[in-house]
Amino acid sequence: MDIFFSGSIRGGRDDAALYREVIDMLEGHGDVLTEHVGAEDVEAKEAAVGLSDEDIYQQDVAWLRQADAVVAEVTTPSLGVGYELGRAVAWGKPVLCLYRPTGDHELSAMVRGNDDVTVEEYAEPDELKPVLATFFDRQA
Ligand code: 6K6
Repeated sequence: MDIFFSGSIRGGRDDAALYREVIDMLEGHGDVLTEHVGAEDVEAKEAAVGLSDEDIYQQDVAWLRQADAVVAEVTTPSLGVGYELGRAVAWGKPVLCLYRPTGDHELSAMVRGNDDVTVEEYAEPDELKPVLATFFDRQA
């Protein structure tokens, strides 16, 4: 199972450590194609490699196309995450969005209102193991 994890980069990195925890949990369910989203200094690292915005876009869309499932942490709003969710839904991929309602940001109606997207609310990362298990059991 190839898993595309989606999380905010230029939308803000407040939740980067949480993304790493989610990615660790996802690795128990398959291959995570986008581990870099949880890396502390993703922008510096990828800029050092010389990736242009076009390179990043082309690479991410190719990984998204390849993915069997998409899991997004959507508490920090991000244009890139929203774009990836739209493409994933259009391609008929199973999509799970994880959202912490205690934050400053209300979840977009374009995510919560979409029947093709499973939205799970949580407060602490240790609540996510059973949520992920249920989601991936459904894909088996
Ligand atoms: C290299 C040079 C400058 O910045 C970088 C690194 N940037 C990215 N690397 C990999 N994936 C990215 C990058 N920026 C956005 N993405 C994709 O969009 C990821 O798949 C994320 O899920 C999503 C985040 O979008 P923004 O709008 O929050 O950046």
